[in-house]
Amino acid sequence: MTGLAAGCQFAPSGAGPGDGDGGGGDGGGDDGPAAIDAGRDGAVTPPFCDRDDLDLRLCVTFDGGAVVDQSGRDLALAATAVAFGPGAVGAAVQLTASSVIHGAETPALDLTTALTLEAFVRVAATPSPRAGLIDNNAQYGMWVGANMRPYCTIGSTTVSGPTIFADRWTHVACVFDGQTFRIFVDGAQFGSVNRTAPAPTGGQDGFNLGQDCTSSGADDPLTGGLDEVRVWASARTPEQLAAAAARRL
Ligand SMILES: [Ca+2]
Ligand SMILES: [Ca+2]
Repeated sequence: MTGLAAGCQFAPSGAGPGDGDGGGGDGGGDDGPAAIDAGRDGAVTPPFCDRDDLDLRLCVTFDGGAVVDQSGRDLALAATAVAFGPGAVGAAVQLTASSVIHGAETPALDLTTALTLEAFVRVAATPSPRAGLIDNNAQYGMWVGANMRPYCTIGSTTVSGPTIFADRWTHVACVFDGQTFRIFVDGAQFGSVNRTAPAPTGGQDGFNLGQDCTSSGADDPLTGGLDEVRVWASARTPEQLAAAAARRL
């Protein structure tokens, strides 16, 4: 690939990193369609992108045909060559081999002893050798391999999920609690590995959604759809992950 700038993104003409509109500033108090619902016993379910939850570090629903962080962090995201279509919940982003979604380096995503990554993915073309779903370079990530198995990484620690179907929305979550690193697929735990070392924080290249973020640009693109992406500075519970996976079922 050519035309890449440092920090995992194509360089848009006339706009450097952090110079685009980024879309991050239009929160405006609209948390999207995840309305507050009264659940059983009158409990109030927080909105999907709860701007008041300090552990929610990134939340992208792609609803309204936009790539915008709806968390309280308002992280700027630069999207290149993306389209939108029906998602697992509302709209989703549709990615090709030339698509790039990049966010700048931020300490908000330097998570160490507790983290959760979650998203719906619809793989349209078998990855070769892999597709990046969420990658905070040199720190942690979520991927799908050429064998159509999703997997999660923290540094060199890997935990793998089962083979998933192409062209079907599947919920994947990576969860680390400082002791154990787990992968959940469609709301059920599939694998776990022991890891007690904190996740590394030295990556300086920012992060990508739908590609591998490398120091020399975006790589290992997902061809397909990505939806309802959240990154947390906490280990979400099995019940919370099952609820997130069930939103489209
Ligand atoms: Ca959506
Ligand atoms: Ca970093």
